[in-house]
Amino acid sequence: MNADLIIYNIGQLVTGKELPVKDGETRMENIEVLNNGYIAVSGSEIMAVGSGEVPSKLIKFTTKLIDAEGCVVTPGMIDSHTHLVHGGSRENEFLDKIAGVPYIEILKRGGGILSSVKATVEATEDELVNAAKKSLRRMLSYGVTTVESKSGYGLDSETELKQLRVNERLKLEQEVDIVSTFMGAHALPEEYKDNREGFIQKVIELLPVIKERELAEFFDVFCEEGVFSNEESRKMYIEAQKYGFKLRIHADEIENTKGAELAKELQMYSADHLMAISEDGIKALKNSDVIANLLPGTSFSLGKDYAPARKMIDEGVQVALSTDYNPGSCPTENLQLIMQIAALKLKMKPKEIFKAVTINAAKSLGRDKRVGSIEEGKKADFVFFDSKNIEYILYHFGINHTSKVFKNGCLVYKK
Ligand code: IZC
Ligand code: ZN
Repeated sequence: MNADLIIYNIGQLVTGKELPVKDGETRMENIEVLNNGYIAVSGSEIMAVGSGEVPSKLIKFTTKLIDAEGCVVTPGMIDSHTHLVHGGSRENEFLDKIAGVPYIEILKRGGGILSSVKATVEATEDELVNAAKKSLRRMLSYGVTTVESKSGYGLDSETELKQLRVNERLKLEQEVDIVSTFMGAHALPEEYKDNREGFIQKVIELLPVIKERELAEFFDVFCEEGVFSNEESRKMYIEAQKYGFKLRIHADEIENTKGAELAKELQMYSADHLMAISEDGIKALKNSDVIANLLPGTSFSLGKDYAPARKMIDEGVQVALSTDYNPGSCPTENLQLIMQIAALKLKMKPKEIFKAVTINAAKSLGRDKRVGSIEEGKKADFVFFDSKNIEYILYHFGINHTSKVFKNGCLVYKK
C-alpha cells in the first residue's frame, strides 16, 4: 500500500515505542529514538515508521513528501491533568499568594477554587467554550494533541453538567482530543460547611446522571487535608466504580493523606501530584499499573516542595507529567515549560521526560492503544521541534520549540 504523506529526514524521531529495558537504564528511559527517521501516513493513521532510506513501495505519484530537515519529531504530546474549563482568573489573589498566604488558607477564606466556582457559575456555556478554545489553541501550539479536562468549578449539579457539556462541544468544535473527567468533589461549598455528608451524597447522586448522558469517562476527587479525607474519597470512588467510571485522584498534593495507597487499592489509572507521597505510597505505586502523574509547575507556582520523582523512577514507578493548567495553583498551558522544570527540578532525564508526556500520559488516560506513540495503526498525531536533539528542547527553557503540529495526518499548527 502507498502512503498519502511521508515525513523524511527526521534527525531524531522519538517514536515513543517501549523497548526492553537495558542494563543501567530506568524503566522510564526505554523509549525508542530513531536517527534519520521517517513516518508514512495513510489517511489519519500511521502506516509505517523506520529509519534510513524510505522504502520506494510506500511512495506513489500523489504522495506528499515533507523534508523534516534533520529536526526532532515526537508523538503528539498529551496533557493528562488540566482544569481547562473555568470562568474568570485569579490574579486578584496573586499578591497574597506571593506574600506567602498558603493555598489552603486562601480557599478557607472563600477564595481559591471557590472564587473560580463563582465565576464559572456566572459564565455562559458559550463564554466557557470560547475561553477553553483559546487555551487549547495555545496548548496545540506547544505540541499538545490530547488534553484531559475536569469539571469541578460548579459543585452544584447544574454547573457541573454545564462544564461537562462544554467538554462535549470542545470535542466537536476544535482539533485537540478531549478526555472528560467529572470532579464534583473538588471543594466543599460554603453552604455545606456543617453538612459534609449531604454534599458527598449529592456528588454520588450525580454519577448515574453523568453516566447516562455519557458526559465523562473518569471520576476524580481532591483528596487533601481540609478538602476531602481518604475515607470520604473512598466512599465516592466506590460508587463511581459501580457506575463504570475510570478513576484518577488528586493525591498527597500538600499533606500526605495516603492518596497513593488508595489509588493502588482501587486500581486507579493515575495518582496525581504526589509532592507529599510517603515511602509506603511509593511502594504501593511501584507494584501497580497506576501512573504517577507529576505536576511540577504547581510546585513551582506555589513555591512548594517537588515530588520525589528521581526516587520514584529509580524504584520503578511509571511517571507522567502534566501542566495542571488551572486559574489558581498553575496558570499555564505550556507543557514544554513543565518538561523543562522536570529536567531542572525533578532531575528527570530527557528520554524519561518524553516518555512521561507521550506513552505514559496516554496510559494514564486509557488511550495508549490509539495515541502516545508513533506506531503502525495509531493516530497520525506528531510534532516537529525546531531542534536537532531532545536535550536542546529541555535546556533552552521558557520558549516554544514547536514548529509544526500534525493531528490525524493533517497540519493543524505551523509557526
Ligand atoms: O483551582 O486551585 N489543586 N485543584 C486542586 C486545583 C489545584 C485547582 C484550583
Ligand atoms: Zn488538579
